[in-house]
Amino acid sequence: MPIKTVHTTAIEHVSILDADGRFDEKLGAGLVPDADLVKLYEHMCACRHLDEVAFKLQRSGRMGTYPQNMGQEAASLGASYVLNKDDWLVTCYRENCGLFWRGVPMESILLHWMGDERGNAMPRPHHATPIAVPIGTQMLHATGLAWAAKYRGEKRIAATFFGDGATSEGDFHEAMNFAANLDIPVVFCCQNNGWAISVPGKIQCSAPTVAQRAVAYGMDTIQCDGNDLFAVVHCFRKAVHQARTTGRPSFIEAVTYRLGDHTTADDARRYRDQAEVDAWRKRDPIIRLRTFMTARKLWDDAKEQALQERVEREVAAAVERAETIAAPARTEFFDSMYAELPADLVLQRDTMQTHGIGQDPSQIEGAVIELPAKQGH
Ligand SMILES: Cc1ncc(C[n+]2csc(CCOP(=O)(O)OP(=O)(O)O)c2C)c(N)n1
Ligand SMILES: [Mg+2]
Repeated sequence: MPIKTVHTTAIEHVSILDADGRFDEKLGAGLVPDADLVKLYEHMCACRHLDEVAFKLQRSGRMGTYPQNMGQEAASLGASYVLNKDDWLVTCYRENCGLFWRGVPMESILLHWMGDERGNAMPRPHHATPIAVPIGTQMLHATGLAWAAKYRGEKRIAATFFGDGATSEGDFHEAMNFAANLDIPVVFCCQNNGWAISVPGKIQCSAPTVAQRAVAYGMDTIQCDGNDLFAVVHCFRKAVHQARTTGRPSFIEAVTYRLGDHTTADDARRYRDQAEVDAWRKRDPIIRLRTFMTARKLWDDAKEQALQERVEREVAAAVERAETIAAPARTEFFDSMYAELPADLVLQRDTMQTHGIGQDPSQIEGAVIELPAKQGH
C-alpha cells in the first residue's frame, strides 16, 4: 500500500493596514465606515488613557495589581464592533477596550482591580461575563453559554478571549473539542502577545502558529495581525457569520504584543529585551490607525488635542466615581450566589458568624433560624 496524504492544511495570515501604513484596498474598502473608524479610534485612546491612569493609581497605592492592556486594544475592540450587543463577550483581563465599546463603564474595571467585586458584576444588558483571572477557565464558560443559546433556539453566539499561555491549559482543549464536536457557535480568539508572564511564546507552543492548534479539532482557523483593527474586523466578520449561519465554532489567532509589564506586580525588563519592545512600539494599533486616518483627512492635530482633553476628563470622572462609591452593605456577598439563600447562610448573614472560623452562629443570642440537620458523608 502506498503511503498517502490524508490531510493537509495551511494557515492564512490576514493583514490589511500594515505597520508601514500600507492599506489593502481590496480587503479593506468598505470594511469600516469612516464615522465608525473615528469612534473606534476614540475608544482606543480612551482605553489607553485609562490604562496609564490605572498604572499610576496602583503605584500610588490607590489600586491593587493591574494588568495593563497597552498595545492590545484592537483585538477585543474589533470583535465587539462586529458582535451584536446580545452576543456573549467572554473575556480575560486584556479586553477592556471591547468591554467599553459594549458600554461597560470604566469604573467597573477600576473597581474590580481596587478589590471591589461590584466592578466585576457586569450589568446584564452588556452580555459580558466577569473578567477571568484564573487562566483558561472562560473558554469553557463561553462554550456553555453558546450551547445554552443553541439549546434554547436563541440566535446569540459567544466570543471568547484568552492569551497564548491559556492555550496550554486543559480547559482550552476541552472547550475547543466540545464546541467543535457539538457544533456550538463560539468564536475562540487567542491574543498571542508573545509572553505568558516571563514564558516566551516559543516555549509555550512548539508549533509555528497557535492558530494550527484548532486544526486538531476540525475547526476553521486563521491568524491575523492583532494590532490591525481592519484585519481583526475582517476575521471576526467571517467567524461570526459562520457561527450564526452554520453554528460552527472557529478560531482566530490575533498576533499582538504586551507593551507593558505582565501586571503592575511584574518587571518585564528582567526577562525580555528592550529592542523587542521598541520594535513592537512601532506597530502600536493606535499610532497605526491615527496615521491612516490623518492621511485620509479624517483626523488632525486639533481633533487629537480635543480628544485627549475629553478622555482625560472622562477617565478622571471614572476614577472619582470608583473612589467615592459608598461601601457595600457588609452582607452583600450573600446576595448573588443563590436565588433562595439556604437557611444556614441566612443565619451566617444575619449574625456575621460562621462555623468555618470556629464560631457557631446558632449559639448567638436571638438566633431564630434552625440549622439544617448535619448530613453524614
Ligand atoms: C489557572 C491559573 N494558573 C496560573 C495563573 C497565574 N497566571 C496569571 S497570568 C498567567 C500567564 C497568562 O499568559 P497568557 O495566557 O499568555 O495571557 P497574557 O497575560 O499574556 O495576556 C499566569 C500563569 C492563573 N492566574 N491561573
Ligand atoms: Mg500572553
